[in-house]
Amino acid sequence: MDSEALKKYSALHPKPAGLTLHYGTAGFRTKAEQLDHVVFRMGLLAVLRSKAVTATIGIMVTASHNPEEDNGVKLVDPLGEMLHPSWEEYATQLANAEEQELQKVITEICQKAAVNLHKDALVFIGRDTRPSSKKLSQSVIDGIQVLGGQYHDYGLVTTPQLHYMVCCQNTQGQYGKATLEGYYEKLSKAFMELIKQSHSSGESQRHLKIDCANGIGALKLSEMKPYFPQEVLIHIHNDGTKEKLNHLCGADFVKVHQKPPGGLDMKPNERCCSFDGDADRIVYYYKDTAGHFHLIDGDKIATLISIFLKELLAKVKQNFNMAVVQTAYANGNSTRYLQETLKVPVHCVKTGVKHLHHKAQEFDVGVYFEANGHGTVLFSKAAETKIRQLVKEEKDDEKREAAKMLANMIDLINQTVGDAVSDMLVIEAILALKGLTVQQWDSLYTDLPNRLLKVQVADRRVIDTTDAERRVLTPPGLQEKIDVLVKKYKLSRAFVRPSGTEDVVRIYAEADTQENADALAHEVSLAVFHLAGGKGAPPQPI
Ligand code: NG1
Ligand code: ZN
Repeated sequence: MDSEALKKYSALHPKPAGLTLHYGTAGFRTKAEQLDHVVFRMGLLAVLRSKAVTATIGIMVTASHNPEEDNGVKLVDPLGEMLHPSWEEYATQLANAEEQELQKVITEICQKAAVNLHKDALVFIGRDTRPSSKKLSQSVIDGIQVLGGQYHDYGLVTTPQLHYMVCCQNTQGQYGKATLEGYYEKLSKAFMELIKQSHSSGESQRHLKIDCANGIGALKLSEMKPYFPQEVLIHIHNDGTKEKLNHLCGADFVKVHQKPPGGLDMKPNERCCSFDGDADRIVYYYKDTAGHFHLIDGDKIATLISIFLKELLAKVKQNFNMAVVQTAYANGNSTRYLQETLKVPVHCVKTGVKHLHHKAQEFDVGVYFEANGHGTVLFSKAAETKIRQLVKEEKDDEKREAAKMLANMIDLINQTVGDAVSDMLVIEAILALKGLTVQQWDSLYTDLPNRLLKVQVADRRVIDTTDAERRVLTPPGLQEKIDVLVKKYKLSRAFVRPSGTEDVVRIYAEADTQENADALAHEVSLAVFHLAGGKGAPPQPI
């Protein structure tokens, strides 16, 4: 390690005094002006990680659905997964080290993680469209170069595109080509193969309006358009040319406020969807003829995909095990529908994509989605190999055709991480193949009315949870209070947990009516406020 270079460059990326940040569920995320030293140091860490695992590592500069003024950074592990949890701690240590301690902390990480500094390192870099992202990604490069790492800067890409590139690179092209063209070609080819077999739909069925949150999704979808024939009719809205990123639009806005985004004029029964700021989340929605807004969230996306895959799996007759992975935020009626009507096992894990991804890896076919629209499907290697073999060798026409569809689904789905572009194409293909309208899809089950609230407390870490975050252990008395409140309402459920991305405690409640869900959420938020050290004025009724 060149100590002089490290000193010189870290002085160019000074840490503001007294600032402490944590590598959370979405990496580091805060105001962009506080992040320069963090991204420089994550450049250093990416090199160490690359040397430790002898593989290419990714680093993405984005703050997803946060306001434009924020930014963030996260590392991508060799197969496109989120950074390994043991390294999250190193990331936090490195980001918070004082400048004079930096070399010592690096040496400690090298010892603990058995990093051989003489090995080569390669880091792939990507960034979103925020005004601050370009400069921050330059600082990442400084960090990489100080430790003698090589890099490839992909510039503007969606988060899932970067995950894809890293996976392609580390699997020697088995997953695809590590280029944007490679990504567009792979997805568009699989999509076209799939919809070839659809007989349905007049022209109106083929239109889709997409709110791109004024972010990177708009740029990348425009780049992808030429890969599709003209009959694929996607209309890009909120493309970032007029309004601010994520402002009154995007998947998070639509999900949280349960209303349409600005900048998109919806006609009755028109199918619309929203991406988030880095295009790893997607939700669908429409307005009925009476003008009512209907949200189709991650749970209903998981349900549609599960129905489709279950039918195909029944046709190929291979006894593959399939499961759906959700979090506590999944609507109660989605869980009921999956378990009771579709008869698919459902597992509940802690919030955060890494937990869902990890659980989904246990099955031949693991469908995972957060209610907010982040999700994908994982196929085991054994299942994939068998499916591809059936495509080549199976004599029975029905079985072979089903295997072909599954093989195309495998190619269309970005298995590295939730991907709005890939998920959108999966959904559009399924709707076309099954001849379903957006209303028919929506009517699979009716969401239980629900409400998501947040409360500020002095220290959100006083809330400790168990049972996949569905029950609280501390502070004492809070769970008992929630139990009493929940009993007041029908079909009700409520839980609270500290956010991993914001300095708040989140409250979720559902019940038989919207009024009851709102009342329950409010009462639980008051209990949190009083028992967990609420800040400022007590929460007001909704
Ligand atoms: P937190 O802030 O920990 O609730 C939010 C989302 C997660 C996940 C992360 C990462 C909700 C309720 N929470 O986490 O599901 O997507 O952001 O972006 O939607
Ligand atoms: Zn995102």
